[in-house]
Amino acid sequence: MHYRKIDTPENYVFSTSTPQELQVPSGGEAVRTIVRSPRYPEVYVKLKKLGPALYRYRGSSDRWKAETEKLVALTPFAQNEETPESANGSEKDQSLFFSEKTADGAETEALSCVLASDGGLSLLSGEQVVLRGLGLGLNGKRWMLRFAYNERHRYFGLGGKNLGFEVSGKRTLFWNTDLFAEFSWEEIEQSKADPLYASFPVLIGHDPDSGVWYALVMDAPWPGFMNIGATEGIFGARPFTRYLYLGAHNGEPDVWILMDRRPDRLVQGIQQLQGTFSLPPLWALGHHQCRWGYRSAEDLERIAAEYEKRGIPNDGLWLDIDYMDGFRVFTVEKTHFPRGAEHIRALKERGYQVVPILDPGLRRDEAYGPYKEAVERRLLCETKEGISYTGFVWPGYTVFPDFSLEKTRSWWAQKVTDFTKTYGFSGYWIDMNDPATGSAPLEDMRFKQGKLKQEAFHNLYALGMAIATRQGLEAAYPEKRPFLISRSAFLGMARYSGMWTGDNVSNETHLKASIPFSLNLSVSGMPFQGPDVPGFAGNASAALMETWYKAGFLFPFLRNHNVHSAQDQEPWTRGPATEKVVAEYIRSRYKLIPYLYQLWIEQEEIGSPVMRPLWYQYPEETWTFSCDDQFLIGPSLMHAPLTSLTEKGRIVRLPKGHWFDWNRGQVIAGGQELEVQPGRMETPLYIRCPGVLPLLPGQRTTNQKDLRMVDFLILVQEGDTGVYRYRADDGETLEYRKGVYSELEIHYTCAGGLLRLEVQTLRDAYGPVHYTFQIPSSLACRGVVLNGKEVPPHRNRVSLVGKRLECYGVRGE
Ligand code: NBV
Repeated sequence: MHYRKIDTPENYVFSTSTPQELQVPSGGEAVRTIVRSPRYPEVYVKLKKLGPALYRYRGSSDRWKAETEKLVALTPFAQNEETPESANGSEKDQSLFFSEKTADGAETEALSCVLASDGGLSLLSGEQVVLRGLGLGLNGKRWMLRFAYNERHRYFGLGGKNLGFEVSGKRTLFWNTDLFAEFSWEEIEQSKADPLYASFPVLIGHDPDSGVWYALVMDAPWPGFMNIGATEGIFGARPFTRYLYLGAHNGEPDVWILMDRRPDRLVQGIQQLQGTFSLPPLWALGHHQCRWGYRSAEDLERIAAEYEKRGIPNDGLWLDIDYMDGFRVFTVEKTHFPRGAEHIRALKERGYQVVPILDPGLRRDEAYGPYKEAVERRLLCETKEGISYTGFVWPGYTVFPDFSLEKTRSWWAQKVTDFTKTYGFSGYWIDMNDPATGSAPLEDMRFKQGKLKQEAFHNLYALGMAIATRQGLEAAYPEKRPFLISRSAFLGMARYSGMWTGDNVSNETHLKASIPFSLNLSVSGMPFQGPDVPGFAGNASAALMETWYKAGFLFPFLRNHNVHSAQDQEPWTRGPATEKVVAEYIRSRYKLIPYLYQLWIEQEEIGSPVMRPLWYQYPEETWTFSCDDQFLIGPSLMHAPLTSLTEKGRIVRLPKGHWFDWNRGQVIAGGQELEVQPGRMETPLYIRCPGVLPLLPGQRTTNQKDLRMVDFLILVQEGDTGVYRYRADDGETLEYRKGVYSELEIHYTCAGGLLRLEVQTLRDAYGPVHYTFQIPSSLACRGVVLNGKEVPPHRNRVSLVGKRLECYGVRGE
């Protein structure tokens, strides 16, 4: 694989006959064409309509026979059998994207796709061309779908990449890459390396002329590419035509096309197609402490004790490779865990979840059971000559389970089940699954007993490992929600695992890059993810540690992780002043957990991301297309953190509407730019008005969280009215799927200086929810009427992100 070269249409053959437009397929039907070129045998192409503005484009030909390996079938939500039943047994709300019932059905009706006789694909809005197809190109087994490039369009997605936020003019490869093995330190440090660990070939486009949002999802596991009008040549070759094109080095073309007038529905559709991320256990939303170097029960106990002593909440205690016996997967070094499972159980009873790493590589060692079994049962990756493929990872000579084989996946799953049951671990992080083989050439590693080339399954390796690991976890704890994160991934991964964004560096560049990186990953199909905070490689300064925690405390996943050679970086390691800041932000995250949890419920149900670019909610404000340093967490929180270590202030742009500025304790009008200078303890955090934000009460100094004890922060002004739904369950098991949850509906109206609140219990299967309302005193109303009765508010304070705000508290049930 070349890391810096990308296919060009100049070297592809396209049909020479004048393309004729074929019909628009109607629901469930396909239109077909045969692409003939002077040099190649024919290719059969079909375009099928699967929803109001959802199409699937597929090509087939002898050249690709037996070359297409897939693990996960992408299916629109309505057809996705693995989507959990909704709790009350009623049908899922499919109206959002795929059902003909969609609220804006009339709008989506005008959006269509047409297939041309040259295999090209055009996107239309009524008669207007959104994207003009320029044929299907062929180059041996390689294929390319080409479009005219429109400079006015704006582009996002591509999964997690170092390409910035808006990706016009960029080009990229989809080839899962072990960053440290393939790139120079300079490229790594400056956050320039591409491709990285995961491949999500998803391109989101916006056409300002038709107002249409569209997505091209290329389900091609072979090395793939996308070029969004990039110029080529060192100084920009001339003459030169810029195109938009995508394709792969082998395998049948399989591209999904989604269109909508609203980006939120489009992004939900992208997620639904891949499968949504099922509701995580509540503890996964807390703070996690990891380090390459923790290796014993003693280490974990020491860290737990520090967190407790300092009153900083933390849920996860993570183990890196050093816990193993000689880096043998599924073993624990006995001298480091002399009481075995008892240590893990004791930590669990204290409220901590122990999450060890699992690497795929097995030690080549005749005395090591899993290795012997894997050889005997022929479960390993092999070379073309049929011997087990050997690479060089932690255990020295290392062999690799072949996750393309069903028998290997079930063997691995069984190992995970046994290991989990033996030690009582809470979940896993699966690493080195790009796969990383050290200095041994990847192409020597083949799949399906040597029959399948590396490239055919390379991008799917991590997905195979995740499927097997999750299966093992589910069997170990059938009643619990499994927890898993992975370094590498491919389309469909969210059904099985979340991700961390791999090895980053403790510097300002990586901190800044983490926002566009996670935003694009979030809209490409991976909602549960986040970077190592405050950076993995190198030593984080006190300033970086504070700034990164303040910027990253609301990312979907929050884990402090550190390379072995670096200075310790737990929250207390940079002195008391820094600890105070970091602790405040971890505590603020815990206060917001009930709010975050509601977003994960929504993710599972409709696929809405938790971390959102501003255009997701404010697409009519075109400045949001280039806004890469502010983001939304759900519909109500807008964060505009500082990411510079030297500048004390920044400009914040507020979308239209009203925003409660937590630092000022006031509502301010949106649609303006602000210059802010947050204090050391503060961060520019804005809450959309009107709105309701469920919080855990009081200051959070432990990881205790009961969703039935909640403070509703209510932000309303005269004339506002609205409804908010809140759900509480045990946060741990799958009982919610059987309806074991409680649900409230809050109706609020603020008129004549009076705030009227009506709270209806929609369900109480998980017991009563005890709540108070907190109303910032700057929004003081003359009185509060709760469920028809005037109630006396009492003075109170709510503390969040470094600011204690005067509130009026009203006790509910
Ligand atoms: O297991 C050691 C590290 C781990 O700490 C890190 O998080 C992974 O991304 N692992 C990579 C292997 C070594 C990388 C240099």
